[in-house]
Amino acid sequence: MTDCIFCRIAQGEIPSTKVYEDDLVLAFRDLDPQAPEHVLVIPKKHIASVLDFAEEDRELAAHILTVVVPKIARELGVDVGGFRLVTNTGADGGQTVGHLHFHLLGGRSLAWPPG
Ligand code: IU
Repeated sequence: MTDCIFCRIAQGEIPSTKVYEDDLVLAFRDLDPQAPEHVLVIPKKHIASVLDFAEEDRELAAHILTVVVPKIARELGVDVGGFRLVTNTGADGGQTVGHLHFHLLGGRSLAWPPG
């Protein structure tokens, strides 16, 4: 989707500070970090939100959760102290960009519940 900013970031049309990349996934630093480490993990394929994962995306979803996120967390060093992985979904969930993204936040103690 050419009108999707995260698709354009995934395709390299808009620069980002990359943390991880493979054929299926890109992870880059959030432009407005809410913690010392704040990375967005996105599928390169356009998926609007976690509600839009299809059957054919099972391997992609598993890849993100079992390979990509743990790898980034270890590389950032937040695996030791802990971190938060969250995907805001829809208006009430606080989703502002309509391309599925997982926030990986760490590097400080995070409060719960969120506002
Ligand atoms: P949200 O969960 O949809 O609200 O998160 C969107 C995030 O994308 C938010 O943290 C923004 O700071 C971030 N972001 C970005 O890093 N680069 C961009 O070009 C845009 C948003 I637009």
